[in-house]
Amino acid sequence: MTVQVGVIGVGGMGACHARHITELAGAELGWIADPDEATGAALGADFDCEWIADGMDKIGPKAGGAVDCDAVVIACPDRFHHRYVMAALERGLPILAEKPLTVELQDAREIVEAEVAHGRRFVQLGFMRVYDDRHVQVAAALSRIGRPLHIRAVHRNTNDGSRTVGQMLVESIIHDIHTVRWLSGQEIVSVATSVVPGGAGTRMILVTCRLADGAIAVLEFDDIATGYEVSVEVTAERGNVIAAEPLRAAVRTDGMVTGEIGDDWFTPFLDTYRVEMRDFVSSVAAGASCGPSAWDGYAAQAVVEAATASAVADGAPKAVELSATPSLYISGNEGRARS
Ligand code: ISE
Repeated sequence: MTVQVGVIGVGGMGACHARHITELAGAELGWIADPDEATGAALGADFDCEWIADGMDKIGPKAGGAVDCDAVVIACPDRFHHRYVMAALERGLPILAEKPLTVELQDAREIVEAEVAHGRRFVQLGFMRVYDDRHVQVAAALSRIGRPLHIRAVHRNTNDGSRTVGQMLVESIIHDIHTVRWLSGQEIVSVATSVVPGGAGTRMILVTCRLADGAIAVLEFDDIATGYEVSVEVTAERGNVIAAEPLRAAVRTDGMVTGEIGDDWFTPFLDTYRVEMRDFVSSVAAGASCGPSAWDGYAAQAVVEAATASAVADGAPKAVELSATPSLYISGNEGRARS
């Protein structure tokens, strides 16, 4: 079976996904949608596929009965995710949606409810750290060293600190929230957020999380670092594991050994995005969604909401309000919440 995929939003991330689809055996890029004509038309010509301005013309009610794709990738700006995910769900189309699932918690809840009403999963969420070799090795080590007692997630970006605390949490730190939930298999039950000012507003955000089984996770985010870096370290019952350093040449010159860190968030994870897309396409062919779920997106967002409230309250701990995990999401899927 050749899986026909449409991509909604072809800015940096969407264009990367679209390219990976064209490179995959078993997949075909049917169309791309983007309101920016210059970008859309150029990429359409480059990928030799149809370009349209609005993905709703393909998957929304005005598209009529027939849909000319087997699956969609949603990589438009975050605030539009909800609208396209809901439309694709309405049609029963498998979806690879970029994180965050939505901007508003209530919208994420609505997506979960719609999926639960279908009685099966359609959404794979772009928490792609679960496909990254360095992270996968850490997860694998946990089967030998036991239950995590402490998780330290370090995330350094090369921005200017001008985003709000809420934006940094929902756009960036949400990855680390998922990493903690995934590696521990636990929900985060409360959070306390400290903010270090700097640059155009906020330099660092530190979130201390208490997990359901009593373990602790600390998320350390720096928006104005000298290089882009993501790492994780776990202290567990019988040992400790830290993600390997990214592979980089050691350069000897001027009496020093140096290695380049790099400053963009794309390049270090390029292969990871490829693996994520391969997984998505094979899951569509197999007829069963896998990977991080809509529930993972919702649960992570509930943590974002509590962490934002804690920052506003000068670091006072806040409980994460989360209902019980629907049974649909308690299966064998990677990245799921284990209740
Ligand atoms: C970006 O949107 C990503 O998803 C990157 O993985 C993350 O590290 C970065 O902070 C985000 O802005």
